[in-house]
Amino acid sequence: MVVKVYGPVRAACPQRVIACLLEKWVEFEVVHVDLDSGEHKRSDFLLLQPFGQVPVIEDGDLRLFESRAIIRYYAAKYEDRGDNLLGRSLEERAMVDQWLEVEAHNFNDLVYNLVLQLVVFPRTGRHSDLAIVDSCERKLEKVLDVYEQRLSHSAYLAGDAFTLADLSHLPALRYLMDEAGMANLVRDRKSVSAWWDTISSRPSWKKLLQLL
Ligand SMILES: N[C@@H](CCC(=O)N[C@@H](CS)C(=O)NCC(=O)O)C(=O)O
Repeated sequence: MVVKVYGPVRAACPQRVIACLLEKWVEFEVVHVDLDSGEHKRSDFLLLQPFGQVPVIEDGDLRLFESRAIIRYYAAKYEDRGDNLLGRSLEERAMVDQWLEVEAHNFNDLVYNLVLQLVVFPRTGRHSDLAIVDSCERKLEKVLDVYEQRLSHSAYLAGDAFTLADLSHLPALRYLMDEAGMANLVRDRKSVSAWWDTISSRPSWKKLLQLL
């Protein structure tokens, strides 16, 4: 059974899911949803995702939205296929969950707003608000300082192995560095920079980049 992933491959949240499917060698097909024309707000798509956002997956009878719920599902379903991405002990799993929560609640919104202001608005003819850019950048610097401290004595966020906590950061970090022109936020921090080089060298991530 081929998993259907609804969403444009270029959007960060579907990329989180696709990166996980590639890690676990799960066969999938992407069903393109055109965000620019508002396809995700139409009534037929709202039947799949009532909040009008991507991604959604369909896997047999299972339909699921929320990218982090989806990656948790596949990491558990295929726990022993490829690398274990969840942590093996209760304590390791708690640590993975902790950093997944940090990604979702401390990191993601700041990058999302920076990308909106610096990439999406210029592309769609809207003006960027430089006060928002400045405020998000300052807040993100502080968040990444915490990451730097953590990664200066831990190879990965949740410990000594690559997990969902790292994977979940890949799409937004790529946007920040390659599209929003803010690679310095990563490169100015030695351990964060080394971590990015390691996690973005995963074969799964390289395969995803080929889909872009
Ligand atoms: N918490 C949701 C967020 C989904 C989300 O924000 N998706 C974006 C693309 S990365 C989207 O659909 N944006 C269009 C919109 O919100 O109207 C998830 O992780 O799946």
